[in-house]
Amino acid sequence: MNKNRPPRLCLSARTQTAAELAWPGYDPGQISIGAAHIGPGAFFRAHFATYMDDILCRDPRWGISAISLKTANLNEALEPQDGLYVLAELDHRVSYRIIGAIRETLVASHTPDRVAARLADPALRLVSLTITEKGYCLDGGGRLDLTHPDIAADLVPGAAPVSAIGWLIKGLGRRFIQGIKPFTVLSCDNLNNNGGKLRQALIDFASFRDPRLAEWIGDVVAVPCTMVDSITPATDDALRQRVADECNIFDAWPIQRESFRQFVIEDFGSSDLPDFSAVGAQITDKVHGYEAAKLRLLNGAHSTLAYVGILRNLETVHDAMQDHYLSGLIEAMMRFDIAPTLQPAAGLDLEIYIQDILNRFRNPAIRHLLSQIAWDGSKKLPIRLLDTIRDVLARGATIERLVIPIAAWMHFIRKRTNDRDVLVDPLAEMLGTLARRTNGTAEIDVPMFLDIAQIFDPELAVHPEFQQQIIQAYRNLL
Ligand code: CS2
Repeated sequence: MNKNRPPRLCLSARTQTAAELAWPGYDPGQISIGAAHIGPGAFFRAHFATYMDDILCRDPRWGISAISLKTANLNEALEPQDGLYVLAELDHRVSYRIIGAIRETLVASHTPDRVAARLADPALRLVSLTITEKGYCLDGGGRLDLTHPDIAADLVPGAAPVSAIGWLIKGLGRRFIQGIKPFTVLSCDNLNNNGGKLRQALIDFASFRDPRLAEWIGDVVAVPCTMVDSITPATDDALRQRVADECNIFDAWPIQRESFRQFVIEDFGSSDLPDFSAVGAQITDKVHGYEAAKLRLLNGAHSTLAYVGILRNLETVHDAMQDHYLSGLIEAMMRFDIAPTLQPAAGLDLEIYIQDILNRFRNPAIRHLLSQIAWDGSKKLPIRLLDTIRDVLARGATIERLVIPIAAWMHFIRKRTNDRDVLVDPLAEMLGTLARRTNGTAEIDVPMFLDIAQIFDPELAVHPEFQQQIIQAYRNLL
């Protein structure tokens, strides 16, 4: 142990930590597991887990079993820490709190039997997910892609699941057979109609396994839609050092985020859930009004900053907001192009919402890498920008600004490929092959990208105005 390094975070280190570090308002050793989370990445630990941590101060039944599908790094980081980690809220003021909600970390590929037993446990009443857009294995139409390698593998009877869908079906299937009430399934990912798509994917998968299971899922399994929001940059060594210096504790994997968090959950009338409304979440039947506004305004602007900003050699969202062209572009896009396509939920003032998003992007305490936001563009562009473009075309309004991030993404793919940089995208191999056939001429390159049916639906790809505007934007960006 480095002699200068402070003590490792764990339950017995409570008396050694700095006063600035708030410990949970409950005893983590006295709570029971009532929830599981599949895909326990940084966003889950920054957002969902903090709501559950607040709930645990009033209801000890909602400890979380964190289930990683393949990687063991969370397990390795938190096991020696009694599941504890530090959340740093970085804004006008900085605050640190310990999150104790994770009471178990499992790795499905290492201990499948323990995961299966946890998902079948009658005390488990909620399974949430953050598996990113690609984790749902959906096709371009939003339905389960039965040809996806992970789904195809999971459809083989008896195989230990590799996909989140496969694990949910394994847990629900065992409960169905044993007559145990199902758990509620809560998607916490940036998908439009996330609960509806996930529910349909479960029914489609179950239909291959047992039509009675598919019927049961359709009848009794609750899969509400949600909107989730909190800007959460990846953890870096600077954060680890800051936590060590300011909290006098060593946390192998602390989490950082802005102070803002929002959680909107579709009201489906069940009382068998944690009391999310008591800790600041909104329970409403108007979730889609919040979801569309967030995905199209915040995430659409984020992806624009990412692809155009990277082409302008900028590194973070904060840097991009200092670039007058770029900050002006996204403000105009949000106000004049995206906002008119929205039917906001009652009480959601879009002008204020837009200004709040822009101010959050300007937060100097958050170092949010554009390269992180640029991941998985083939899954993000349709949800964040192409749906908006389709609506704007239908209204006969201009898409001149909206096509810029799409053209910039095309250049980004070319740049990453030509620079031999890693491309993080489920279609990375295909995109790399395509990029190597481009030559920088808009008339040659753009049609090749528009031919990718998993991203550009054929009707949009052949739309004359869309084609012409994309080619013009691609040429201008050169
Ligand atoms: C970001 C989101 O990485 C990305 O794609 O746009 O993670 C964004 O930070 C969150 O949706 C904010 O709530």
